[in-house]
Amino acid sequence: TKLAPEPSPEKLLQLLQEHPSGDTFLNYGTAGFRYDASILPPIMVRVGIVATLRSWQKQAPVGVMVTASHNDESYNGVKIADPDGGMMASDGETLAVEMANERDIQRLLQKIEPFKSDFVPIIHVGRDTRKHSPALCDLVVQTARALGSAIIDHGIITTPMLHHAVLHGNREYLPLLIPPRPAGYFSLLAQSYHALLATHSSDGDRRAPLVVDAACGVGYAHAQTLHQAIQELDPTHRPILVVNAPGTGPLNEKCGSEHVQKALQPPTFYDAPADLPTQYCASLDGDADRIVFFSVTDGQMRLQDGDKIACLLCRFLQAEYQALRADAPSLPPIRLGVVQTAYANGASTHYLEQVLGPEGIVIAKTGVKYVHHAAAEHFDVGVYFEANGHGTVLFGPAFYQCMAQADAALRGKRCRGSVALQRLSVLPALVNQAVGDALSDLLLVDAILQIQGMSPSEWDAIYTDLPSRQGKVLVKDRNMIQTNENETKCLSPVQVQEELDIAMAEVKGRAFIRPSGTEDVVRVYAEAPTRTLADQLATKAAEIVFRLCNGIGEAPVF
Ligand code: G16
Repeated sequence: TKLAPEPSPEKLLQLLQEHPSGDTFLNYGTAGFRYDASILPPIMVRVGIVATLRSWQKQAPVGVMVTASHNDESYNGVKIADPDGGMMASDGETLAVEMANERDIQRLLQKIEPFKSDFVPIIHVGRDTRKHSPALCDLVVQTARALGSAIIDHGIITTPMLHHAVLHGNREYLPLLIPPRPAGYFSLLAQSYHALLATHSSDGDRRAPLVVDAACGVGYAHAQTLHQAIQELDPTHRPILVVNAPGTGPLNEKCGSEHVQKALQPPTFYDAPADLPTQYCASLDGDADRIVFFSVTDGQMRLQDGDKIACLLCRFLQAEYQALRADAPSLPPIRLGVVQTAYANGASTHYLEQVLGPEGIVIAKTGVKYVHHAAAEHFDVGVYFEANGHGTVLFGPAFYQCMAQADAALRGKRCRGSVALQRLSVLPALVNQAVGDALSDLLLVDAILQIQGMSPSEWDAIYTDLPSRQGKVLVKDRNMIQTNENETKCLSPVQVQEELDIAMAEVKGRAFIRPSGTEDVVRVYAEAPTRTLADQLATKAAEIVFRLCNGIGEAPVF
């Protein structure tokens, strides 16, 4: 729905007066403002202002997504997307924090003045299925319209669809090789998935159905629409069974990617038959920007997390690029690499070193905004994946040049290199170039497994994870904790790292702690040579945080 601007200084003033900022300092965290839903209305009004200022500043449409993604139902949140469809850059975050924390309404209104221009700001808005999302989203819309913005309201959509809409609405930011007039998100994904699979001759896909756990969230309806779009192109496509519809169980609770990856347990299937086939499953999170895969046989779960997805992608990209170069040796080298965070399992990093060489790996700070930036900066084809399943592949200018040269070199030839060229060329359309996207990643992984003739268990076996454990510690004020740049070391309180170092040496393991940017907790990660030692190290790390950082309640034991 398109909504015209309704400029009204009186309305703007009224919204600000009805929703005054409180005393708590509000921070734009790992993925936007994210708090208990009850304190969000004043933030939403201010986000309506910030998004308008950002659109004026960039003279281009921007996006606002109302969601708290993986958090439980009591939370909500809001993220702003820049005109390129990516997470808003740090200068925008500084502005957002300044505006959200300005309690004096007159001063706030004065800060708006320098941004005003003749350009009519445009804001794409979307929201998830949480019960408070419509009212919170409406506050953003009312405020932005009162300040002169036009709104493109996408209703209930996944976060990556919102980012995708912003990118595709701003053609000058669109990468090459994406059809200029895509018939929409679902057909773009379905068509490019189909085109990728068409490069591989098979006598039909007879594997078990793919089961998608939608975390009782927004991904449910959209995964089904995507499946329909695929079946329209190929009626023989194996079924994709989407389970965990909104309302059948609590959002993200005992289901969804956050639960599966953190608790290392399969989801509860709230609305599925007991005989659901579970050899090949995937879990999305509450706004469908993350995905992990898993299988359950004889009650045992095997998890393929974001690390394993990154390894599969790097292996595939490397093999295809090598096949291309074998038939077109004059092609320039491409920097293919991967960005991981401190949560990456040590075994995955070791595996990636074998595939890409050590120069192909960068470790960045937790948060899509950091890993995305690092992938674009360091590589021509940059894979990034957080272990929690948030990731994508970015294709830079040198990649597109390479594809154009390969096209000229291989035109009219039928060889393995031309197959590789077809495969690589279709990827920028299949893989969301704005942000990590569970639905796009679902199709990408599935296509690669089919092309490489790999079963989910063969994929699982490419390396064995080091036993690891993740947990949370409640503390009085998590802001007292300072870490180094990539969050692998705690700088303050100093004693925390000193004690962690001793604990790690005792079990020959690795552990770190960091304040979450999306929940009011301190996160703990530990890995060690055995499950017992990993749990022991996680318990010790949690105890250190609890004791030295004013823990609340009881320290967790793993
Ligand atoms: C967000 C970010 C992710 C991050 C996650 C957890 O995910 O987009 O990059 O890994 O939060 O962050 P933290 O450990 O700081 O709480 P989502 O899916 O919740 O938007």
